[in-house]
Amino acid sequence: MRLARLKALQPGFSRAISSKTLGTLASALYREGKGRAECRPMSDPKKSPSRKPPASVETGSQPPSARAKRAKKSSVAPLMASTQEHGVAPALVETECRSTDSRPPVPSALSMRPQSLSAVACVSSGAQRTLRSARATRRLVDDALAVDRASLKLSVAGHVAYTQGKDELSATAYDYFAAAARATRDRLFERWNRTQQAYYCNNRRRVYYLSMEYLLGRLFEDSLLNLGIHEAMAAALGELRVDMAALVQAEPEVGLGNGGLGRLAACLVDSSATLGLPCTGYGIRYEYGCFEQQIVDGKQVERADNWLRYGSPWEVQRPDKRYLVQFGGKVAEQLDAAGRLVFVWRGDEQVWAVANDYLVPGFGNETVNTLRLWAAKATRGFSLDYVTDGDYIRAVEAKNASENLSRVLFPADSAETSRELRLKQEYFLVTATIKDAIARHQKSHSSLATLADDAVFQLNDTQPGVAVAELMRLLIDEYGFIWDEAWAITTRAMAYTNHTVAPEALELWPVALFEAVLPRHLQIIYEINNRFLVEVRARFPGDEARVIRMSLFGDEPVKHLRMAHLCLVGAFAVNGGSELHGRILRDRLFRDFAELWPQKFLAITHGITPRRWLKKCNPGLAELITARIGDKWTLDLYQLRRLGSFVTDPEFLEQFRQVKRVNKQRLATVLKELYRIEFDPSSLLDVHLKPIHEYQRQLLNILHVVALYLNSRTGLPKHNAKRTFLFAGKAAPGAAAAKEIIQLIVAVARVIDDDPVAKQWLKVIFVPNYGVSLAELIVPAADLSEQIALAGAEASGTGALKLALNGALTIGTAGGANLELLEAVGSRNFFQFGRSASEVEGIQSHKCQPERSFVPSAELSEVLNAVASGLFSPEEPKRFSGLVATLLAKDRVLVLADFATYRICHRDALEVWGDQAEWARRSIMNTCNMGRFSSDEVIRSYARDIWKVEA
Ligand code: NBG
Repeated sequence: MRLARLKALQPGFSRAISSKTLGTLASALYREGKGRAECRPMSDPKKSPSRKPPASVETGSQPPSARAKRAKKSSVAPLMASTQEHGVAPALVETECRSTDSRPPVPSALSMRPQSLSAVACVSSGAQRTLRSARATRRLVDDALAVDRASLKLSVAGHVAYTQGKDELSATAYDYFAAAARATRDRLFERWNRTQQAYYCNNRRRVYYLSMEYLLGRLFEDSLLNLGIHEAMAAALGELRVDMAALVQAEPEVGLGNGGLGRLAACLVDSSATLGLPCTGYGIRYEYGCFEQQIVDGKQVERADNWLRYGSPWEVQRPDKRYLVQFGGKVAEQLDAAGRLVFVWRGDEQVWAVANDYLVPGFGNETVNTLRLWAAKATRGFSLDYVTDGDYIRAVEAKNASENLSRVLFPADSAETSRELRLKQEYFLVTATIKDAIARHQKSHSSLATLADDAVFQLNDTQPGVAVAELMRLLIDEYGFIWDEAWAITTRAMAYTNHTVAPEALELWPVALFEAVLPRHLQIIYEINNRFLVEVRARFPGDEARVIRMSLFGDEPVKHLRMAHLCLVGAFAVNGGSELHGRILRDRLFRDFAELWPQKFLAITHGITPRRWLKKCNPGLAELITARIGDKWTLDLYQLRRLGSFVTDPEFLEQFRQVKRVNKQRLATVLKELYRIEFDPSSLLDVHLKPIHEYQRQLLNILHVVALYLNSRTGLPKHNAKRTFLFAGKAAPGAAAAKEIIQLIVAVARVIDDDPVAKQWLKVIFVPNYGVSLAELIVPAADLSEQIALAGAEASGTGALKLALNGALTIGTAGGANLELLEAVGSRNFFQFGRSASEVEGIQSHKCQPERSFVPSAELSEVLNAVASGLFSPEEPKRFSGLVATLLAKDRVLVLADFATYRICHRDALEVWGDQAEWARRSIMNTCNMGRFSSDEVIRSYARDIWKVEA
């Protein structure tokens, strides 16, 4: 049917087709991202690379005997490979590489190298007719997919009618969003195919970014901005009488992450595409993302985040891209034909990992990369036993159970719960991704011996660490490599980023559990460990204590596997998220390893994408900046330095302040409409946007607020400034202490609201369900940014960077990226307080006991008494007494110890706030010094120092 329609699109027929029909046909053509593949009947099907047996595509792991067949490839191999992956006929690829049509020139990231052009020349000349008609078809499609207002309008209307199946009377805001997203996605496919073809043509080294979390947020406006069609789409929607703001709000948030690690992954895939790097993000398509947080009766309550309720218009399902994943079972030892001992792992549980692709457009270039999320699908034979017995209900249950694998994103504290499912999820991601990488490598290389030349696997934290063992297993068991060869490939292919020093994230798997799920991997890891400890003993003779510390296995309380050690041994690079974090990893946490392999360790300070975190979330500031210095800053954030020269310009200062006022007003409107929270935009907005966790010290912040409140009872303060303290963040569902902190914040907020005097100058807000979209609203409005984690506990802290970029001043400790932020913006423009990381270490290692040496001041004692005696919980006076008792007995994260300097620092900040022009000047100095914190710079560092790919 579709083919018949497409034939109608050939020249000669085209004039007879109305532009409306064309729009509809074009979108049908592009619907699954391989529109041009529909022309395949015009090429010789026997020569089509897509005739490869499906088994190899499905499992991705070809038996060793298949290797010989791959050995001989013509010079068109890379092109063929591309067509196979994207379903594009070879002749069309030739068109692509030699294209002389009038479309804009392809930027350098996509340009072909001479090698690929000579490859192109090999394409059969018999395909000329095909080429001509294919070109004509494509031009028609290109016209239909133009990015002007009229074409977009047509596309959106077409998708409302023919994808959503609605008319203008029944279409909801969601339908318009879905239609507009489809219209946008249609325009990404062409670039996507060309990008992937160019990567193949140029034989680019690939980056595989493995992350259990991606905190993407909404995708619509970012896609428009990156494609450069935001204005045209707004105009198109305007003509359709659709309110773009309402449509934007209708998009469900993609919250497949718990915090910084997942948000960083999202920024890095954006920057990779913007720099034209062949980097594919790999993750899991959780049906339920990070839980939805509600505050009920003053407490956090978790609800499921059913973000896929209506499906996702962005998603491209690839049912043909799937790999079999197995768990459990036994490992058999056998002799192969050559008499060698081989290991055969027969799992007793199987599930498919099926690809779902999200398109990642670069900003201002033509690159579109891929974020591939794996979903679990039951294997067909799974429930046959039950079906045979007529027990259909159990058959369905069993099917559902196997698909549970990708059902939920585990919350941050889940290391202690649901451990088996979590381990299976990690392996599921890892095995499907590595098999995908191997399949891709095999399309253009005859041997996996060159895998590490062609591919690098970046492990985003410890969770995908089992990749080290899985690549070894595949190379040895499936592809017949001997141990040393396999180890050489693996340790040249794996790189590891650590994101936290928190012990719960440095996963420890009980050996019994690990063996039950991944028996063959355990064998391999034992062998890795044996060989590794031989190396340690040779290097540090007689140091058995060191051997015990470094072993991949520990004994207490039960025998367990240390996943971070596996990453350290298997990776060629180990990096932290800031200078300080890198140092802590090298000198403290992984010191033994750094002494053995100093060259592995490095630090790359993490960053944020200026597109989402300035251009999109703060259009007023973006426009003001562009009006003064042009728009190059979106790709080169160092350009912001040029704003420095306007810092003494009163007009600029006033415009800058006006933008902030508008942003605060916008926040006030939303808080009122959505949460019925009153916020006075003229107040100093002090924000604490972090996961609620003891080490983030929201407790320190709220105790300070309590001190201010108690003071207010003796009269209004002299400074006469109104202050709003806004908190947002989720506590892990099992984290009782963190949840209690939320309760205290909400309780203090309520008491202040009920106090007629205090509420005139003090306000506390807890905004529930913090996520990317809320951050986009709060960050541009903030005046003061709380970055007060215990020094040394925060790996990086990218929230601080978003806030500073948007002109907030920071009150913060000397930890994570704060140190570099302070260095960049200057100490005058940053309020620093608290113990340093080395002081904290001294205290925590019991060289100095804070509880013995620390005596609370009179003010602090009063604060603690007020909390403990029920001032904020009159209905249950002892409600917070346990919290205070714990704090006094063991001030683990130095809340009490840092209170005094924090208090002083706030006074300093308030004093500066009293001089609004001075505040604005300091605020501008923050924005203008953020160049080095662009995630584009982060990717440049990764590309240069770790991945060895050209950016
Ligand atoms: C977080 C750290 C942050 C850091 C981000 C990105 C996790 C497990 N870690 O400090 O807490 O900014 O990672 O590196 O989310």
